[in-house]
This record gives sequence, structure tokens and C-alpha cells, in this order.
Amino acid sequence: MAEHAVLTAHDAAEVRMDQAWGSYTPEDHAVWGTLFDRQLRTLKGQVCQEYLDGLSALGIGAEGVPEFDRMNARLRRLTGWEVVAVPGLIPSRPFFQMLANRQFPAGTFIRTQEQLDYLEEPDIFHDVFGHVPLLTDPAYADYMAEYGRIGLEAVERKGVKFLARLNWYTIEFGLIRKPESVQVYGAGICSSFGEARYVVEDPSAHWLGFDLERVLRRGYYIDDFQASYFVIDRFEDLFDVLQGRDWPALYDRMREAPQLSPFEVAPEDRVIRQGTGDYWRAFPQTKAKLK
Ligand code: HBI
Ligand code: FE
Repeated sequence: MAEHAVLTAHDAAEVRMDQAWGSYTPEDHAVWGTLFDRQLRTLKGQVCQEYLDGLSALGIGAEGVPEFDRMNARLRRLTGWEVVAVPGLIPSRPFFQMLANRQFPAGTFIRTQEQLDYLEEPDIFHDVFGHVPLLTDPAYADYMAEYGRIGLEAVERKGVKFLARLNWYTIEFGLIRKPESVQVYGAGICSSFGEARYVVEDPSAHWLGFDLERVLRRGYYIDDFQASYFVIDRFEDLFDVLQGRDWPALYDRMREAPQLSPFEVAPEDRVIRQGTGDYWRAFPQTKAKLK
């Protein structure tokens, strides 16, 4: 699909495409297998059980790039979600519209052997290995659909910047506190070799108790590990905290409130773990701008 057509797309029908599973090469399937094996080893012991249950419920394994049609037959039965192939990042309106309709937009290209550790755009490994397994969990699946519904309204009320932060600190980089330990659930961590190790091994980052307004006010950098992570106790809490809000009034208030840096911890933050900050003191901060 022409780049222009995707960027101007106003609704989901215009961006969805066929996965063309038959066009993956043996190298593509081998890259998937390498990433899958390595990442599962890295995640064992620190990713939440709901994620691992989702991987196996959907039959996502190391043998090769998953076929959306086969995966969707199982996913639809579990939570009514389906994975839809799109050319890559799509405009906010169709993105939120698809989530509200329980359709997860996933890129179909896969990174090359040379790009194993980092790539700009989310590829099918990030989208499917990172995001899809938790869509089998009913509470998380409900949150994702509700997030889409609220996002659709946010497009009209200039709230997308705040919804992007909510996405970043939950769907992409969220942590969940279980009786035995704080564990990973965010797709950006689940699909990243480096960040999955950083979160667990490196004491630099702050772990803060999830609070909607602290999240909506906290910026983030897209091209480095996080300086702060937010921790929830249950996926149901994510859905519950979205209920009964006057979102336009909240966006106005968040625009007026001082924006929070990811590096700082304030008295209003519920600190679960105070980070040392060594990581970002050691490395000059990112070239990217604060989102
Ligand atoms: N498109 N395919 C795709 N995947 C995303 O995660 C995505 C997107 N478009 C917009 C977007 N995310 C963000 O702007 C939202 O998370 C706010
Ligand atoms: Fe993502």
C-alpha cells in the first residue's frame, strides 16, 4: 500500500492488508526462531504467567513466523480479539478504532539478522511476540479495547499525547507486582533483549506505583531504556482506573500541570523502588525529544 495512502488513512478498512505468510523466506523464519528462543530464555522467571499462558494458548513458538489466520482462530475464541496485518505505524484514528474493535494492528515485516537488537519501527516480532500473548487474558483484553475507545475520543479532544504516555507506561513498558516478585508485562520489554535484562539486573530505574495522573504528566524518551517504570497490582486495575473520567477536563488539567521528567521522583510518587540513576548518568541522555 502506498505510504501516502496509509498516512492519510482515516479508518481501519483502509490500512488493513494481507499478511502474505507464504512470502516469508527461510531467513525470515530463522530470524523469528532466533529471537523467540533468545527472548524466552531472557524472560523466564521475570515475565508474568499470563504472558506465558498466552504464548502457549496461541501456539506461538520458535518454528517460524506465526500465521495470523491460525493464531486468530484461537484468539477470537478466547477474548474476541484478532490480529490484523497493517503496513507499519498507522495514524492514531485508525489505530484507536481498531483497538476499540478488538483488532490488534500488527506489522508484517521482520527485522534482519543484523538488526536483532534494535530497530526503529515495530516489526512483527515486537507486535506479535510482544503485544499479542496478553490479549488472551480477559482483563488485559478488556483494558486494550477500552484504551482504544478512549483513544478514539482523545483524537477529537487533543488528548493523544496523554494517551501515548498511558500506552508507553502500561502497554509498552508496564510492570506488575505479583506475590513472589515484580514482573514484566509491557510489550516493549517482552520483545527487547536489552531492556528485559536492564529492567531486572540494573538498579538504575525507579519503580513507581501506577497512578493515572502521574503517568499522564510523565514524559518519556523513545530511544533508550526507561528511567521510570510504573507498577500495577492487577490488570483489572488498568480497566477500572479508566472508568467514569471526564477526559476532556482531565486533558485540560494535565496540559496546565507541570510535566514530569522520567528521571525525577517527587513526593507525590508512590515509590516501590528508588532507582540509583547510574545508567543515565553514565550515558549522555538520548538524542530524542521528550514525548
Ligand atoms: N500504529 N501499527 C501501529 N502500532 C502502534 O503501536 C501505534 C500505531 N500508531 C499510533 C500509535 N501506536 C501511538 O500513537 C499510540 O500508541 C498513541
Ligand atoms: Fe508496541
